[in-house]
Amino acid sequence: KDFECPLSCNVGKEVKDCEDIDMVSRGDTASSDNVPTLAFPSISTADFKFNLEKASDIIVDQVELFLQKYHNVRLVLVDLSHSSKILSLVRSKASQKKIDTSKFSTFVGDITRLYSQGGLRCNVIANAANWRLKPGGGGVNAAIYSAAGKALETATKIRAGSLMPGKALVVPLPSTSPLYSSEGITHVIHVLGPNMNPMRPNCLGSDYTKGCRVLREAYTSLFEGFGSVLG
Ligand code: AR6
Repeated sequence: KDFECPLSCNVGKEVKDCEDIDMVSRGDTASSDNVPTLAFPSISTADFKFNLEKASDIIVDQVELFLQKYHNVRLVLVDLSHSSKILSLVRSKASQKKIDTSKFSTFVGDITRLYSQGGLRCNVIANAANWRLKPGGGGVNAAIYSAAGKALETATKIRAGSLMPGKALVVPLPSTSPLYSSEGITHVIHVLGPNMNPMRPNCLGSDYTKGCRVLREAYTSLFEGFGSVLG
């Protein structure tokens, strides 16, 4: 699919009812509008083994703060499976806080195929990166680098060689990237979350005081990065 304006952030299919992820993932609740949209995975909760209850509290708090500052935007938390625990925790906590579902919702699908497979148009996606900002390693990082092609690696390398936990790096996606031309993604924001997995670098052990602080920082950096793209 072609995108005439590379900087447009048309959302072709709106997620209206986040209570029903089956409906959302089929795109049945779609409609058209021009709201800048960030799709993001749950940072640190798979390979980095961060506690899901704690992560879901942080996601909902950070989303709420962001939406108090920015109005004409939309955030979408994405995961691969309908049985995703993090999606269901976040949905129920967001609903308890009465967060507007037209501004924040969950979506089941591959973050690299949100438009082509799910009918959800997003102009910015987040990546749960590794500290070296390298392709591979499994999870969403491997999927995004593989779908974006060499262009993302090159564009990332120009900007930074590594990332500290809690930080984010905004990378404009070259128009040569398939993610740009097929999915309409103009920016990838790499985020490094806290690692609680002893098999991975910089493990925090069971220090959730630090872990929660770093995860909050990671979402703050991610959402600020999205804010900077909005101008
Ligand atoms: N689309 C949407 N969500 C996905 C996809 C996808 N294609 N793939 C995974 N997820 P993870 P982390 C979800 O492990 O815990 C990497 O190897 C997944 O179900 O990718 O922050 C990096 O190189 C989960 O909800 O990230 C780092 O070394 C979420 O994305 C390390 O793992 C994050 O899972 C980062 O670990």
